[in-house]
Amino acid sequence: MNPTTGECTSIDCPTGYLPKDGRCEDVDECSTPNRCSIYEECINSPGSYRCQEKGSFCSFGYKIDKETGFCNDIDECAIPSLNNCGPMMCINLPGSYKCRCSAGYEFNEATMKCEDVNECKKFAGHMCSLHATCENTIGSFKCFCKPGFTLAADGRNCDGKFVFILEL
Ligand SMILES: [Ca+2]
Ligand SMILES: [Ca+2]
Repeated sequence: MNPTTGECTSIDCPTGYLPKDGRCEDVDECSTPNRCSIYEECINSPGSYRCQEKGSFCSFGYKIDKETGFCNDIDECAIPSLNNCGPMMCINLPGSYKCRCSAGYEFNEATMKCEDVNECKKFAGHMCSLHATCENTIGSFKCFCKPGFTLAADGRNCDGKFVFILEL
């Protein structure tokens, strides 16, 4: 308190604060140009500031949109150096990504390659009609109907040619 004016003035402000209107107010160090290196951005905080690598303000897998200030997902699939999917399908996810083999293939952890799924073996009895035999192909499989049946449009079921035949 100033005894003559009756006003309260604060003149002993801690580092990072400056007196303003009788109060200690935070100094925005970031308003000073070149406070941080060109690869860093300046983050003002009460009484201080910090320099951090550009983009690390956002969670991993996100980067800041300088226009909006929002953290946007990084599309790792669009940047080959950011994903290790190679010939596999890359699927962008919020904050992340995953690699997936094309349909008919599955990832072999041992060889680190996408390998053909033997659907006939893996899903024995479920891929083709009971009236068909299943044959594995690379990337897919084929159903071959037994004599007396024709393959249906779905390629998996067999239509009976002779509807009224009964096996006794
Ligand atoms: Ca992503
Ligand atoms: Ca196959």
